Amino acid sequence: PASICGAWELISNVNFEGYMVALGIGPYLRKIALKLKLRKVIEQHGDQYVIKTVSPFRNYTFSFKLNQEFEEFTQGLDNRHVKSLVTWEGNKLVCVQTGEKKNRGWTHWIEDDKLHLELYCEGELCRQVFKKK
Ligand code: RET
Repeated sequence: PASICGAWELISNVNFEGYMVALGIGPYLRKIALKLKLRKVIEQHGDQYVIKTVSPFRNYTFSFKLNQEFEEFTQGLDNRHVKSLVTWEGNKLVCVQTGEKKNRGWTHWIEDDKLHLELYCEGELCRQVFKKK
């Protein structure tokens, strides 16, 4: 499959609001987040990945090694500490985020030259699609 690496821009965003409510993000920050032009920048060096969610208002960056649980602090989002594990399952890059919120994680994959990202938390599912910049 095509690489997920590179710079991507958001072209569709379904139920980001519901996902943010599930995370307990307040109404003021949700309103800002919904209006932002989001970009995703993904870099890979061996089995080390860096994923950046970039916007004019605030960025969120984290990095990890495949198949190795790590401590993630969701600074500037819901400000929680979770234990995250990222693995490839077929053509999907899958992350499970274990912590206070149940059923939390995300999945990235490429389909028709687009980057798909599903974000989920406690029964809410957000679907984002990005096109290559
Ligand atoms: C922004 C703007 C400030 C407010 C909020 C944000 C939410 C970001 C999220 C990022 C998730 C990134 C993931 C990447 C996986 O590859 C846009 C930083 C709430 C939810 C899961």
